[in-house]
Amino acid sequence: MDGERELRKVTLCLLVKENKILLAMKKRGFGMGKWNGVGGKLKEGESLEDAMLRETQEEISVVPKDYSKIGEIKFFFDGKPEFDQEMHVFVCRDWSGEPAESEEMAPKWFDMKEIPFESMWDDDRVWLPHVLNGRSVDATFLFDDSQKLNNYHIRLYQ
Ligand code: 8OG
Repeated sequence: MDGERELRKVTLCLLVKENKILLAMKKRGFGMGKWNGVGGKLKEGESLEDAMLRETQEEISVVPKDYSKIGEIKFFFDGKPEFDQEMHVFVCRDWSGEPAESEEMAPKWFDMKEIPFESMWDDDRVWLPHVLNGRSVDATFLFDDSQKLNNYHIRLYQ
C-alpha cells in the first residue's frame, strides 16, 4: 500500500451567457432527477479537456469553443469508497450548436438568480455561486453513508 489512491476523474462543463446558466436534467444513471452541468467519466487515455469536449457534444450536442477550467472538487463517500471521485469543472462562454436534448440529459437555461439548488447535488450551493462570481475553486466534500453532505473544505482563487 502506498497510501495514495488515484481518484476516478470526471468532468463537468457549465455553459454561461450574460446572466444565465445552462443546466440539464439527468435522465438516467448517477444523479438521475437532478439538474447539473454536463460531463462524465474519462475514457482510457483521454485528457480532461477531451473528455469535457466529448461529453458536452454527446449530452447536449454543443461544441465548446471558449472555455477554461475553474475548479477541482473532490468527493468522498463514507463507507462507499467506490463512489469517491475528483471532478474537474469547466466554464464555457462560447460554443457552436444549440443545446439539444439527448437520451441522457434535457438542457434548460436558468437565470443565475433562480438556480434550482433544491434539485441539485447538495454541494453545489456551496461552490457554484462563487464560480458564477468569477472565482476558481478547490474543494473537498465529505458525504455520510446516506449520501448527505457531512463536511467540506473550500478554497477560492481570484
Ligand atoms: O458519467 P456519470 O453520469 O456518472 O457522470 C456524473 C456527472 O455528475 C459528472 O459530470 C460529474 C457530476 N457530478 C458528480 N457529483 C457531483 C456533484 O456533487 N455536483 C455536481 N454539480 N456534479 C456532480 O458525479
